[in-house]
Amino acid sequence: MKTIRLTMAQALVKFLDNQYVEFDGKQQKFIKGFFTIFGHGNVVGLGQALEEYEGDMIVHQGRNEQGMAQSAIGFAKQTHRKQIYACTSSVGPGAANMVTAAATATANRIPVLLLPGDTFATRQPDPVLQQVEQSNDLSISTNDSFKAVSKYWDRISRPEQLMSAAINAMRVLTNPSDTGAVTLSLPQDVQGEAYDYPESFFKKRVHRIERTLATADMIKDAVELIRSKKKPLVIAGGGVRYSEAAAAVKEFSEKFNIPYAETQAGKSGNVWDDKYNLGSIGVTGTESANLIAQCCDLIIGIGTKFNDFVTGSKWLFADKEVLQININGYDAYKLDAVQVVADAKTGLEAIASELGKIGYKSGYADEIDTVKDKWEAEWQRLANVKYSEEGFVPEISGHMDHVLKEVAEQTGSSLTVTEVLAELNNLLDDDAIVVAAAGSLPADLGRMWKCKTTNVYNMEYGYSCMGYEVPAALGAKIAAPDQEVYAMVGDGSYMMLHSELPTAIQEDKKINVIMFDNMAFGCINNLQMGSGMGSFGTEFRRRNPKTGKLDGKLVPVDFAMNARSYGAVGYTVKNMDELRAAVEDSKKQETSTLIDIKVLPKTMTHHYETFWNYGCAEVAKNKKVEETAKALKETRKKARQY
Ligand SMILES: Cc1ncc(C[n+]2csc(CCOP(=O)(O)OP(=O)(O)O)c2C)c(N)n1
Repeated sequence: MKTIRLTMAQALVKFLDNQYVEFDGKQQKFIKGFFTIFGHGNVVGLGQALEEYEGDMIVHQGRNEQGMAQSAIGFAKQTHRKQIYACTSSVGPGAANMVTAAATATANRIPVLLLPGDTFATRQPDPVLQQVEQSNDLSISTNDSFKAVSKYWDRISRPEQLMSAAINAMRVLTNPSDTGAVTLSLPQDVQGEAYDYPESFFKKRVHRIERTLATADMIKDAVELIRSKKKPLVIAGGGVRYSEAAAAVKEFSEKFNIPYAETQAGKSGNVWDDKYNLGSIGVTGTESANLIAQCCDLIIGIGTKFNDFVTGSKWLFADKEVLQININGYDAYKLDAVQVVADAKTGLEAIASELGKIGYKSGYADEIDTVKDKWEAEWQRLANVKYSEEGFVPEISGHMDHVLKEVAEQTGSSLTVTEVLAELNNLLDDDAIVVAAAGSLPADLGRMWKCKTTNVYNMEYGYSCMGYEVPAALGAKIAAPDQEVYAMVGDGSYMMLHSELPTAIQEDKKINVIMFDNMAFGCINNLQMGSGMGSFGTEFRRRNPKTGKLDGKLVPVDFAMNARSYGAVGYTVKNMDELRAAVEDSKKQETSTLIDIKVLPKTMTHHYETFWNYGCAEVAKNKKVEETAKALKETRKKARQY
């Protein structure tokens, strides 16, 4: 057996350099590169290996471990999971910073390879700086935290363990039904230990991303169910995009006269004005999709994990039968569905072929056009919501008019979120990619963003992790260098994490941050006030010396100046003319930009024909809260229980 003597870290890099995926006959390299923040625990181990590596995997320098890993997730999401990054951190806090990103990846079924440094396998110098000592179990380190949020976790305590661990890592990362975060924990001493690795370990490996076929019985069950129904509704999830099945969904809809709605992860699989596209479904959905969800007689989920925002906490289509086409058996069993455990595209095509043979057509008459027209009229209304001091009715109630007045006076802007979004939708290039994750924007974009080309909507709404937006925009830009990329972000999310904006500038990757600055954790303020609470701890206000509470003056921030300090171009926008000018100018820039749009709170979109279940106090001094808890309980009774 021929061997090559390398350190464990060198062997890992050499191995990763030789991993490929094949999808629909097309081969491509799987690991695009590394995001790194070096410290002790990785700099002279993996860092040394990367320094002497001479191949084409690129090495980036991150600013925050969570941020850089969110960039990696944004990248893999944009490539539809066909190419990924590895992320390496030092031992302890650097590793802990990546745990949130690991969870984001796993919740969204997006592959990312995490390589946190770990404390000494020998334990000789323990406790090392940045080590948490658990006196009840010395084998535990910070990196055990990744177990809860990784699809595969391993610790390479001896250099030879790398071989089985690395191959298993690839098994999970390239498996469409099981992918997510993979964590290989690398003790800092072992990274530098030499071993005679068999040459065969480094051979080129091609991992096929399989289009798993449905069994004949599964197809038979599905066809029998559909033929017994008059009004099915397809819900296209992220799996539709990752399996490149959106065209098949469109064809299926046209052939059988069946409308489809999109989840946040599935959105932009098809364009917004496709005849059968009803838009987003569920809690962040459109009126058109949610109305059909209530009058349909069968839900056909394709590649969706049916989270509560899709099902309206299982209220939206509570009494409908469900068919689920999903490559992941766990998801396929949800909502007690009839299961087709298969790739979205091949599963759907097999069903279509059998349905075609029996000449199936749905019983929809003009309902689809009617709800779509209704929604378009509502979209136009939203696009024209203007603020005026007299008689302004905020989209979201529960906030006193005087706060809007105060914000308008302080910022000099009375722009509403919905009018700004509609204008942006006109102004941005048709193939511009929007990236978002948390706050009120996912709902606003889900409802209002008209995707004029495909795969231009990079929404992380599985974990809804504040701080995904800006770093993921960098990842999306690396994946799609010829398209403009826009991070759509609230001021709260931006302040939580925008660490990779300087990385974007360093890398000459132009990203655009579009900030909706409402001086609040706005959607949470809506949630609390909507439940009958007051405004408590969600507006960005100074501590008031008179009351001792956070109910003093609003805290304004000059985000344009903040962006300029990194070398980006910053704009402050307070009216529509400034918005148009800023967007047009930003398109001419070669470096990253930030447009700080001062918007009025409470002017986001609201729910349509749906329900969302959240915990609410059954006993409260404020009776409105108790009433909300009661009402929630009542509505919950109408929801599916499992
Ligand atoms: C990391 C993280 N922390 C907390 C939350 C809970 N959360 C969801 S939205 C939100 C407020 C977002 O505020 P902002 O970004 O300003 O957007 P807005 O709601 O005002 O549109 C919070 C605190 C979260 N989703 N992620």
